[in-house]
Amino acid sequence: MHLWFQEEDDSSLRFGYRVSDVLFRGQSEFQTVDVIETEAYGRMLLIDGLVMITERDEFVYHEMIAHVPALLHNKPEKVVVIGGGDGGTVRELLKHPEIKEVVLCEIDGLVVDTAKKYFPQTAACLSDPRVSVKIADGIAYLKDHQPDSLDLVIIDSTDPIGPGEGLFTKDFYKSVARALKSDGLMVCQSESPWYEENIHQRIQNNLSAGFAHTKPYVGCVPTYPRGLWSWTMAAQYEINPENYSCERFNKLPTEDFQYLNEALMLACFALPNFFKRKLGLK
Ligand code: AAT
Repeated sequence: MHLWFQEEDDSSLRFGYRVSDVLFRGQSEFQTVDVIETEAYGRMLLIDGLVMITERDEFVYHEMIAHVPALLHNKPEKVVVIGGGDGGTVRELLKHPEIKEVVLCEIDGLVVDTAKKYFPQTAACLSDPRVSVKIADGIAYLKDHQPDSLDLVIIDSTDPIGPGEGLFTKDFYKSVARALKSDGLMVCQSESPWYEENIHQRIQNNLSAGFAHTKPYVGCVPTYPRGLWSWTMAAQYEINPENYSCERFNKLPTEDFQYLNEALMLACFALPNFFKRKLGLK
């Protein structure tokens, strides 16, 4: 008999992983946090029974959520990451020499402590002198943030259920827009293109309460349910993927990159037809 973990995506769909060990089970005031060892993807961090990261494929999500917006901003110096307590997004951001300061605002200290103990590959960077970690609700943090002061805001959040729900609302996106400088850029994880129709329209629609332009892109994350994942950038100006800086890309430690390359910097914006239709794009 083998032990299996199954992520229940909806009542009709489960994704299963054979488990070789259960390393940690914890409960915070917000959510359950578990660490298991899986045969196929190595160590896995679960929140409320949903996959947050795995040792073997976390690079896709983190490279895509960090480098795409960082390379499309002219000079990202001050960055705030909301959520992302595992540290993977921060690790990627720190590869940009322009970035002088990263604040990670994660609601749950248990996620950060668990990542430091079990996922040094993502969390070790949290002790870098350019990083400060705040254990706080990202909604309150950005609501009270100094206006017109940030270059990039990265919303590395859980799905829109539980404490992550408020990170997908109009009010929250308005606070993000206020905290950003006029040439600032934000990105959020925007779920699988396969999900029910209205989730993407809702994200798009809510983003437009704070921003004049949005730009979705996609990548393959095998351990996020349904595989194809999306992120959406938003700004007050039209985001043109061709404006990314090749020169800055080539100065990055690209030998470490396991997913992103120059061709994908443009190709990730090519969306499948069914997703374009959901978004109301031609
Ligand atoms: N780096 C990939 C991991 C994540 S985890 C998202 C994090 O968002 C969690 O640690 C959670 O505690 C945190 N979070 C949730 N709500 C808030 C909030 N209001 N303020 C600050 N942090 C918050 C992303 C996984 C994506 C999963 C896709 N299925």
